[in-house]
Amino acid sequence: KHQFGEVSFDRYLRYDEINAYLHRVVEKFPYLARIETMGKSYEGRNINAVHVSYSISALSVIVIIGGVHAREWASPACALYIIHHLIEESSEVDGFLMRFDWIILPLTNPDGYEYAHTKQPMWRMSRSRQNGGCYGVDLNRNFNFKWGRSGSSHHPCENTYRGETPFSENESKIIGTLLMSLKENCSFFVDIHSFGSFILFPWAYTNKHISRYKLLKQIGVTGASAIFHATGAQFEAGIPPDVLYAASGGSIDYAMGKAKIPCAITIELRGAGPTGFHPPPGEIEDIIHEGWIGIKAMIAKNHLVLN
Ligand code: ING
Ligand code: ZN
Repeated sequence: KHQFGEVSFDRYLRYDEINAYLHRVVEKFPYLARIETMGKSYEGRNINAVHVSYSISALSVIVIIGGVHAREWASPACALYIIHHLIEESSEVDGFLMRFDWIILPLTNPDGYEYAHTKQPMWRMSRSRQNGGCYGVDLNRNFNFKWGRSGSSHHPCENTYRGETPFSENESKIIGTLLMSLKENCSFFVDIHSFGSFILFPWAYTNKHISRYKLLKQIGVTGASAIFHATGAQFEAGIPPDVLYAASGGSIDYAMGKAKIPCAITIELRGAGPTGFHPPPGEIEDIIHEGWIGIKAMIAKNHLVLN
């Protein structure tokens, strides 16, 4: 089997295995990385991030999160792939990327992820108990910016349920708190989802174009071209209402609208397999590699347009 340092991508790791890897890797490279436990999920699981720091004078922080939606199994894998490269393959990392600090949180929704692995593979939401006897909130509809507008449901039993109140869920609140603690010290936020081969940027809640639309589109197109040149896969860059559907209360709108982070992107990785959400193990590596290619290219482009 194909081993990548302390981790492998020939199958989907479970919650415990993901945390075990994070602990192994920071133990092996204590001068490069540390674990930051951001809080607990509804069912009491730790939500861990890895903070990677190559130097004492970083340009800014790049935040990457994965596993917001339970069934999107390639997403945490892609975040782990990035952690692996930044820490275990640091001699191969472009010097430019080493000028940033990185906060990578691979599994935002551990309760949902474990539920999808053991009970219902198509589960999307968190696992908190709701009115009407239903479970879970769509964490990407629960952020406190333009919450409750188009593309989110107020029915506790629907798949895009926005929650009773903004940040009713600890899992989304943790991400919000992190972004608000960084504000302009964070230059780039990525929320990894799957699937559909899209690069999405704000606004998601409205089809009105944000003032920085042209720059964000350039950054997205740069990511899509980098992927196309590397692997031939075709990604489309745009705002969710134009290329997919409108959706309010999402992480990228919060990152730019509330936390004032200059660039926030959702990458929808390529799908595969019967559902799209659970690519066959043999395809994981190609799919997450593709994502990392696009993310790296967008970070470089974002730096150019900011400076
Ligand atoms: N897609 C995203 C969703 O939450 C999205 C699309 C991206 C919406 C960014 C809002 C903001 O519906 C998936 N696959 O989850
Ligand atoms: Zn998703």
